[in-house]
Amino acid sequence: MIKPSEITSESDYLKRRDFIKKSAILVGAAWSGGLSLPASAKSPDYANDFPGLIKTPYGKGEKLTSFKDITTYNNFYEFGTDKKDPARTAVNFKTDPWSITVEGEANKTGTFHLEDIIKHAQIEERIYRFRCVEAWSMVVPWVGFSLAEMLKRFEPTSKAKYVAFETLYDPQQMPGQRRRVLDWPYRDGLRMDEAMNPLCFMATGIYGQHMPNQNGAPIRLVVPWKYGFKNIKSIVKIKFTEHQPVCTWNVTSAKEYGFYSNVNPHVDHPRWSQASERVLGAKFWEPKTKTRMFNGYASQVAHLYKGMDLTRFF
Ligand SMILES: Nc1nc2c(c(=O)[nH]1)N[C@H]1C(S)=C(S)[C@@H](COP(=O)(O)O)O[C@H]1N2
Ligand SMILES: [Mo]
Repeated sequence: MIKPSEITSESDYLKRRDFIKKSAILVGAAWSGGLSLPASAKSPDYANDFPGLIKTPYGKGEKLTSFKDITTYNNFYEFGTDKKDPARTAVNFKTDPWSITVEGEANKTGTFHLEDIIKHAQIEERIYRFRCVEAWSMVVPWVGFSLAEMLKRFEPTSKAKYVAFETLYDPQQMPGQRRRVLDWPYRDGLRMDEAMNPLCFMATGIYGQHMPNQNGAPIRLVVPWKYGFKNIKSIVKIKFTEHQPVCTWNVTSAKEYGFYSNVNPHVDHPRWSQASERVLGAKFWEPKTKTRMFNGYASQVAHLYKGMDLTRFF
């Protein structure tokens, strides 16, 4: 719980966010100009945009993927289909102010300012392995808060069996949406018990910094045991539903992308193997890494799929 004294007013928060953005630019300039950084900064990429950030034991000892690799090799089709596109075309994406509309089977629905959602949350750093369906992976120090803790505050009703998420639709700002590459807006969803699993995370940053635009600013989902595409970016809508929601990749190609999309080395993608992965930043001569069941999180999530045939419910 956050003490009332620690809760800043919305305008203070906005001012601070603006200040942090400006000082981040200054630090960046100083660094590229060759000036020395304080000795306490382990990596020049590590920032302190989130005062009071709680460091958790998640992913302790994992070798982090570099900030550069995480922010220049992206999938964010709203900003282009090439991995290099989003870093370039999302620079001016406006993510402040931002609000999220909550709909459907819940008592507390409506449109909420992101600041109001964040100020009730316990902001943590969690290091999670992240694996794309395209068989590459990375290890990311995410900043954010528990999805379950947030969803509970909207008081979902007993009819809420699923929760659906939607990305912003704004072709003015998102050049990729001017073409029908996907059925916009990007959508995805989880079964309620999956969403309430403590591993699910609403991420607002990486490396102690506010979320870079190309990684899904200002807020995106992280479900570490599922393939990357379930980790929907730049969320503007959350809807509690009785029936399984429509998911973008599933409607694009149901044979290739199922609703569950749990990382599973035993179930191949129809066009390639899922048994191993290339860790971003690894040298080309280094062997691929074996993919683990549920991306290594089986002890925490396997029970959710007990009795289900995972070759059918992939
Ligand atoms: N809105 C939206 N969310 C998205 C995507 C996208 O194209 N649009 N791509 C997904 C895919 S396929 C992956 S692998 C991850 C990539 O996240 P990253 O760029 O932060 O590594 O975002 C997912 N979320
Ligand atoms: Mo992906």
